[in-house]
Parts: sequence; C-alpha cells; structure tokens
Amino acid sequence: MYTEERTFVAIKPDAVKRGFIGEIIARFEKRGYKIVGMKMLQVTEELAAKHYAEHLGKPFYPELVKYITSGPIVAMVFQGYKAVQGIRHVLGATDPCEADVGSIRADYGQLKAYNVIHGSDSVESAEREINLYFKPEELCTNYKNMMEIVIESVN
Ligand code: D4T
Repeated sequence: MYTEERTFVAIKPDAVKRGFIGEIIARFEKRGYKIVGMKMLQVTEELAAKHYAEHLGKPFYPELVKYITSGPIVAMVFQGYKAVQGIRHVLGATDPCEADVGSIRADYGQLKAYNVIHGSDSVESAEREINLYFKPEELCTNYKNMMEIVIESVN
C-alpha cells in the first residue's frame, strides 16, 4: 500500500517579507501534499539553535541564525507519499544556483545563505523538527490522504 509520511517545511523570513507565501504553498498543494499543520511564528534564538544544532560551529552558522530569526516564518507539516523526498525535490538543491529550474529555490533565490525555504532531509529529521515547532494537538489527523482520494477516483 501507499504509506504516507510527514515532513516539516518552513517558508523563511525573506520569502514571507517578499509576499510569496501563497504561491509557494500552492506548489505543494498542486502536487497533492496535504497540509496537516500550519502557523506563522517568530523564531527565537533558542529555537534557531535547536533547529540548526547540527551546524553549530560551522562558518555560516551565525548568518544562518540571523537569517531565520530576522522576521516571521511560516511553519508547516505536509503529508503525502514519500513526502520527505518529494518535497525536497520541489524545494531544489540547497544552493539556488544549483537548484533545478522550476524548483522553489531556483525560482525565488540566488544565495545559498538565503535559500528561501527549508524542508526536512529525512523521516527522522522530520519527526524531530515537527516536534520542535508543533504540539501534537496542533496537527490534523482526520482527513483522507491523497492516495485514498486517487485510488477512489479510479475505481
Ligand atoms: P535547510 O536546512 O535550510 O533546508 O537547508 P538544507 O537542508 O538544504 O541544507 P543544510 O542543512 O546543509 O544547510 C542549512 C542552511 O545553511 C545554509 N548554508 C548551508 C550556508 O549558508 N552555507 C553552506 O555552505 C551550507 C552547507 C543554507 C541552508
């Protein structure tokens, strides 16, 4: 069967300020990923340090924290078949210059340090990041997954 998984996505502050929330979310919805959690929030230095703990000590870390705390983000949980891998593909490579044309990072960004959007890189990271940003009761569990809708529509 088609088991669905969840992944964490954050629209970063520059994309929020530039007014791209709606069109970015539309790309995921068109592909069939379901939003099961969504909120706008200001990331604190403490939350940024938890989110990016693996990068502590790297040369780009201070700029990374400054960027993610520079204004509100839109934090979301998407659900779908192979959602982690599929959503990373919609995002494009970390460096917008290397991202495939048509991906979000290629279409909205130029610099690796300001790469517009974040998406979890594994099911394990997704679980950790979802738990960092959302309480269990903030996630919706009570609607049909996309594969059920597709399978019903062809039967
Ligand atoms: P995020 O976490 O923002 O979705 O990005 P990625 O998962 O694609 O990439 P990452 O964790 O390796 O990097 C996190 C964040 O740091 C910035 N960065 C990264 C940077 O400014 N310079 C660098 O050399 C690297 C590797 C961009 C994304």
